Amino acid sequence: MHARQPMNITAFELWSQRHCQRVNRRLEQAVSAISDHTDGSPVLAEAIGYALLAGGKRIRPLLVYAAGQLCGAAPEQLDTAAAAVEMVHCYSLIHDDLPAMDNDELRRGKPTLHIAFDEATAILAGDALLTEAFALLANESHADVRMQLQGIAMLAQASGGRGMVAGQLLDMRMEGTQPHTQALEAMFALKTGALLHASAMLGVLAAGRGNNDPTHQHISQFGQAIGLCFQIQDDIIDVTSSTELLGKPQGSDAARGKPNYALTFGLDNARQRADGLYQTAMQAIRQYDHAADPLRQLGALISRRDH
Ligand code: GRG
Repeated sequence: MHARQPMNITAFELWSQRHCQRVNRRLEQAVSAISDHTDGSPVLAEAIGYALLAGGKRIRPLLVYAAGQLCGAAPEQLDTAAAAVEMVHCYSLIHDDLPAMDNDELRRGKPTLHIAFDEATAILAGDALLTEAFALLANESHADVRMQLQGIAMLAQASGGRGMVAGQLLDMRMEGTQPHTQALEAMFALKTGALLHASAMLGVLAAGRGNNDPTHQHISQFGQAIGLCFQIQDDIIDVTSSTELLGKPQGSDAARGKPNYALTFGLDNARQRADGLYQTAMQAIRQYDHAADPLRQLGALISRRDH
């Protein structure tokens, strides 16, 4: 590892801005490619652009860049994976907001996609984002093919019936119940944690670090802990933040009887658990020098965010 200057908050903010710009450029290219193929019917690309290009903290792409950087990858090697995870995430938000799911009207500070367009367009825009994400990964020409296939399989597992989709179903089934800690955390790990973990691991794989590499294991441990921490913090801010800051309705978990860590076990316990998971994540990458600072700062941001 090279000795470098420690990264302070301002350096991290600059790092985040630079990398958000990178992924935004890649996402714009992806929307243009869809637009080029749907000349006669621009509504699909318009709907995708509406949901994908305005707003969002880009935490999952930043995890790709931060983990990849720690493993020695250049940003150019990470842009496609960064865009792909944001597209999967954006699809999940669009479908999560649909009347058949959470029936939400506000997302990222704007009307949700089915409100701004219509329900069928929102379903199709989500479908297109999910499938295009995998096309991007498969068409990446500079990657090591073995790592590329592992990455595609891992993202598919994290997003589908063994990951996020399974978690979403469990979440809906838990509405109005008082789940045990283990059941609630298992659902969180699938619904939210799996995609955050996969984001970090795509960075690792893009850098060519397979299962046998110790850094692969350490970042995997980091990703698991910070993924769970993210959802517990999300539950805390659903109780404590404001609709204005969140860009979506505050207090919606209580209003709908949705499973929420802070509501089920109390705010103090939720804060304690989120902090414990943050510490676990930091422990997993303790041996790395300043090359791991973006990952550390992202971990801190995830565990302390207010929106
Ligand atoms: C397959 C029909 C169908 C629906 C899928 C899988 C799914 C619906 C939804 C996924 C579950 C989900 C939306 C989990 C919530 C995760 C979460 C807390 C999202 C908010 O993430 P942020 O804060 O959002 O990173 P921004 O807007 O900043 O990107």
